[in-house]
Amino acid sequence: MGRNGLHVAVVGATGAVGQQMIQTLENRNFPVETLTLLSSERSAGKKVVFKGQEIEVQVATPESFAGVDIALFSAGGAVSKALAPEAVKRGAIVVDNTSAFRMDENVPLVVPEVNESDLTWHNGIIANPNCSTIQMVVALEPIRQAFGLKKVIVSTYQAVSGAGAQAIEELKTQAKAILAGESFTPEILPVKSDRKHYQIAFNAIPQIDKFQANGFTFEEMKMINETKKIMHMPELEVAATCVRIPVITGHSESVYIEVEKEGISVEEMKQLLKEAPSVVLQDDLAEQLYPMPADCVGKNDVFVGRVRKDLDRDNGFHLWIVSDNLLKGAAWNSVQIAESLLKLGLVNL
Ligand code: L14
Repeated sequence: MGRNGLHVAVVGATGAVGQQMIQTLENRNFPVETLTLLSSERSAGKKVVFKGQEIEVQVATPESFAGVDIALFSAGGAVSKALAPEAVKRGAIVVDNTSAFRMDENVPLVVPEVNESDLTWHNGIIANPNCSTIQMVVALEPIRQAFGLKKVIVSTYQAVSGAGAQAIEELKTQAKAILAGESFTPEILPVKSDRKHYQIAFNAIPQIDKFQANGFTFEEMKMINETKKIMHMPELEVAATCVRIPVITGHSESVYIEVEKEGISVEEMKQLLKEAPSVVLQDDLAEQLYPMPADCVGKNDVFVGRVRKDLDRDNGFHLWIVSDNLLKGAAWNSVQIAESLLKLGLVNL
């Protein structure tokens, strides 16, 4: 069509993830001709710089999506439910970073390293998985392909930025208050809309999102259900415990897996991970080398270390997986999906 690029919209442009989406579009030099920045009424009017130009954030309405080719949503599930279908009606492809549509049978849930080909059957909306799920499946998919996968048990150590800008602020002000011997009132974490709020500074909270009737939290159920959907393995045994820790950015995960094949050595497992796409193996005990969230901030890769063979089960392995939850866990995976759409000819320049 002879255009210089696409019309891209970011919904939730002033949020923790939205800001990273705009930065990632710029860093990747994604072919953007027009960038429309949208938000709630509260943040409208703010100005954001993209490629050296100031863009004013507008209130998101159905009409905002006229002429938009790709809309990246990260403004909460309610906004996605209300406006994603409106964007699709107007011809946009939506990449949605909320949990609103992830388990919808008509919506592909995509991590390009794992199931890029699921993009071909989208009906306008593509779901970006939960941050903790994404970094885990990037490391597990090559293992599944090479050795088969039977069981996954994961415990997470999640950063506060996953819960948004207000949670980051709460951690900082609480830490200052505690060090100054001042009193404070928790208001955001673990879940803003839940009844009770707890201290996050110098603490660990075993609740991310609300509890379900089965005793698991919604975050844990997201990890369980999304992993099976992305990997096309409804039969995979998965259990998760999700914990919030006082880290600003970078989720960590202790993952126990059982593979199909017997007799796999730890060296074979490490060699496989070393060659896996988007995985960086950081595992050298003599050098005390292992991934940590502070080192992964600002990076798109998934870092894996502490690879061990289980002492009791020949097909059991333990891994430590760390990634920037705002990048591979959210903004980068969304932009990567947009890049895949272009590469596959699913959106026309
Ligand atoms: O499902 O509070 O995309 O850290 C992931 C981060 C839900 C909130 C999702 C958090 C979000 C979660």
